[in-house]
Amino acid sequence: SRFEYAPAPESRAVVDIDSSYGLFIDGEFTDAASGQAMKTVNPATEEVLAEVAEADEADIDRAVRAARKAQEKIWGPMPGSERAKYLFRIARLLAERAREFAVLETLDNGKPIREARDVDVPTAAAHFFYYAGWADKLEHAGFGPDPQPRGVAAQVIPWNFPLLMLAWKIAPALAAGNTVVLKPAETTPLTALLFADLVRQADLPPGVVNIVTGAGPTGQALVTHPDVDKVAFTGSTAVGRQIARQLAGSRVPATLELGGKAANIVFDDAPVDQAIEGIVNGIFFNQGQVCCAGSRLLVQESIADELVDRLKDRLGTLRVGDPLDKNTDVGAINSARQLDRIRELTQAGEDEGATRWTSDCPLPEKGWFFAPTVFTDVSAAHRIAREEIFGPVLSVLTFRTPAEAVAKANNTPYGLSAGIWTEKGSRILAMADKLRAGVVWANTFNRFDPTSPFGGYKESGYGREGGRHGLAPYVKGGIG
Ligand code: TXE
Repeated sequence: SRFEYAPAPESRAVVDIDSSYGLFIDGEFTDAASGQAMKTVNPATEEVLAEVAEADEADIDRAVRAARKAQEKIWGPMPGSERAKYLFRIARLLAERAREFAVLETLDNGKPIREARDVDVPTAAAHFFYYAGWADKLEHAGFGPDPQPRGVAAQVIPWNFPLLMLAWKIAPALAAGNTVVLKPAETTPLTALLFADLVRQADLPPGVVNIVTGAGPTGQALVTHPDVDKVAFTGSTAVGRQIARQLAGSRVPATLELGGKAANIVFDDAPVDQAIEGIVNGIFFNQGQVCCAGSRLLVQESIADELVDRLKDRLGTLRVGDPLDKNTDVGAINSARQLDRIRELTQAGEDEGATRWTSDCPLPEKGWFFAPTVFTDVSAAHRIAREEIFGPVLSVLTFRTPAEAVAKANNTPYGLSAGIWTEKGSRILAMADKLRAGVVWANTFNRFDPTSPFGGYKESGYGREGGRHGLAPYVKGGIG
């Protein structure tokens, strides 16, 4: 049958998971001063993977002091060409240990191993390779003849791309001569801790990279610590707004990468097979837990019925289940909390009158899974058309003219990304100009490249990550 599974060929034997982990401060793993710890769980089985330390103000203070000392004494004064060597070494080690990182990411996050292996880990390594190349060329990056690092960066990341978000944050900061204290999300700390192990293997000077685990209060203590010079946050709009308020009027600039509600716009001249794959990738990649996910499908009215029928046929072939199985297309939702949120919003979709279609694929009995879902008869006022669901749920709306497509696509408080599917090059350029989104993809979706800047408009945040622009937040006088 189409739902027959191959036995999981990747097993957790690839990676050793300790029963408990400390904080990584000044080059050493240490317990939290309070002795507090929290558990991280495999979302596909609901089994506890490990206990990790929970940092409080005292630990954050220790980490920031270690980062300060390393920045002033070692990393800041080091020639860029020497920093580049360390970053290249980190990139190479990530590539060498890719299997270990991919399996651990899948266990802790629930994403399909194929995605962790083919996207998360190689793209993380690519970021380090890319920014290693900038470390000795900063004077050519457009920030003046002698760009200076800001100092100590406080970085807080979410759980949807744990290793990749770490790479987006750490690589440009180190390249520009900053040191970092990074807090991974409470549900996905393990690859950040494996990265700490890799940092030691790379002989990075102690204090240059510090990893502090914990939940919201730990993140709060980090971003409000009086001795950090730069804050970078990726996560929910609510927390991003709170951080912006807390830093308002201070000397500390923030980069905020927040939620999204992207429109994936399909015109009647689009290559349909390709568009269907793009729609699937746009919203079912990583179970839809992607800030730039193509969660609103805007399809031209003349092809809407046919396209949606073909899309449902395609979605019926997606296999939902064991993330370690190489044949799995849709893995587990990262947490019970996130699953509840998806259920609440899809229920609201039904209650408000949209028509719900759900794939009839079998779901595993244990673990947090959600079947691919499509809503039609969606109006712009429905919650499922306005709010970020962050799950494998697509809301379909229609349009007649390009102008209507632009108006509907921009009818959102967010502005992170958008996609256009059409054979007309001139239409792509005209549309891209009018879409209020930081990233516009044409005839593709969810493509990430370290050379391209990424970031939002409006409530999706501010500042850019990736490319030369991604250095700006970490250089004195750079924007963001
Ligand atoms: O995010 P939080 P949550 C969206 C998505 C999701 C919703 C809620 O819609 O359903 O947000 O997710 C840390 N000061 N996105 O609750 O709380 C927290 O520990 C400093 C979109 O998980 O924002 C974690 O490390 N830090 C998004 C990180 O912030 C704080 C990705 C993100 O968690 C903090 C994730 C505080 N006061 C969720 N409170 C995207 N842009 O991709 C929490 N944290």
